[in-house]
Amino acid sequence: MSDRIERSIEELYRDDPERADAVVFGRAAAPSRRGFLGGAGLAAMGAAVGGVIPFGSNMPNGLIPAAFAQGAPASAPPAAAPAAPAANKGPVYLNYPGKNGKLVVIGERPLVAETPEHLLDDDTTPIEKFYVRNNGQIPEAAKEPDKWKIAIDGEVNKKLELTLGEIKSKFKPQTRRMVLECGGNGRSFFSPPASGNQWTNGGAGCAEWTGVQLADVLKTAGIKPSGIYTAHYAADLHLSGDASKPTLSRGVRMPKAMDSDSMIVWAMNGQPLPNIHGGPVRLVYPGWAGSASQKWLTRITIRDKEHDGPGMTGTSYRLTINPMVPGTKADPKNFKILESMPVRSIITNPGNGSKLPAGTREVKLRGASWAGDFAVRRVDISTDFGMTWQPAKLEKAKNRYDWQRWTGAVKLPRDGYYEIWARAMDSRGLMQPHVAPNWNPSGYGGNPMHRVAVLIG
Ligand SMILES: Nc1nc2c(c(=O)[nH]1)N[C@H]1C(S)=C(S)[C@@H](COP(=O)(O)O)O[C@H]1N2
Ligand SMILES: [Mo]
Repeated sequence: MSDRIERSIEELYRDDPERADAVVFGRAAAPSRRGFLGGAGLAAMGAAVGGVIPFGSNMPNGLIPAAFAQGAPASAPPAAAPAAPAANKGPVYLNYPGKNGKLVVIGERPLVAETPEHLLDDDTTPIEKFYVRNNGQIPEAAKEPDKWKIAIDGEVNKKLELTLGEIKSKFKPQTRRMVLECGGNGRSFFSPPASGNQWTNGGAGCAEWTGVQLADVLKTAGIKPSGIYTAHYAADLHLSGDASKPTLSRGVRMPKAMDSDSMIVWAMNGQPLPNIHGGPVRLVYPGWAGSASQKWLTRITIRDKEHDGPGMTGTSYRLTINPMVPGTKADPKNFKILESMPVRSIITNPGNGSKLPAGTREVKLRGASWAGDFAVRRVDISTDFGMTWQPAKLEKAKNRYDWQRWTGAVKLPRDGYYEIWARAMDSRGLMQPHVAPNWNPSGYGGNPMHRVAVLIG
């Protein structure tokens, strides 16, 4: 398939999926298509994706082929040089110290960049591949990290002001490998589009975090019975430059703050916490929407009610209680705070858009799966658009909140275009859906099955 055609169909799918569908599946067929793709539509789709589609008759209607779906193709060259203008709306790679052109920019002001799924292939996500999410301006790196001050106040028996140096020496350190995931991860999968950064699955990573238990520090301050919620404050300036406005100030219910895996962190993968990740010191609340994990932490105020700082109100980091009609006006009473993230699995190898030599009859797969506060019970993989599934081999987590890596091998009957699908189920029995579920205006909880396109021959 020529580059021109590939681009134009890809663009069309991004801009006007219905029309793209009509072009690919045949104009007349599009509005009334029922059941599965066949005949002329299949031929057109095959031409568009660059090969016959051996399981094409199972291909669900209206499903944008993974080859054209949003996300960075594995075949795209990583740009070591400054990012090129996005003339073809292809991915723009982040040019930032320490990131080495690995991340895809999804917002420039504030700076937001995600990791293409195929780069989440390490057991521990290296810092250069770890996503970044900022809401305000990135502060300058601290010159004397151990003198950084953190205050604990509000509903406490004794207000504390501790330097990072004191925190390191007075409390027992621990290291845990744990997933940090942006609350908006998967937002781009919503239809109609939800507002906010258009993450695919790459607003997540799993790093070794070193620090102390937040609970140990809070117990030293002594939480009054009235203290039920935390409020986090930080040193990053609001985008407007107004120093009186907190950029982002979220909090959690006391049980999460007291969980032994909720941490005040100063090192990531054995390195001093990089400035872009909140160094010298941040919070990490694994499994919950990443926005609670305050970077550049300066103060925790214990409150006697649910916190109401920026990011806590309206539809921010909130899911619907009862389903709403997509695209309609939101009823504020129909929302609850997003806490634990939903179950998700990604295929990390092969990458989307991989081309394998003609005659390849078996493809080995690697991936990762995680499920917020829960464990992953199983991961299944399919090569025939979900008609049949086989279990992947699921590895054990190193510790709670670690992701679970998985492997598998699939047999492919002949050359052609395939989609490999992966779906995970959490320990409660909740499974990833086919499409992003429970539409909400700010696009949280988008965890549809991951699909990668593979072309053999
Ligand atoms: N001070 C501060 N902390 C913050 C943010 C921020 O903008 N400012 N963004 C939050 C969000 S929304 C996420 S998902 C994580 C991202 O952490 P990372 O950039 O280290 O990946 O940090 C959280 N902590
Ligand atoms: Mo986030």
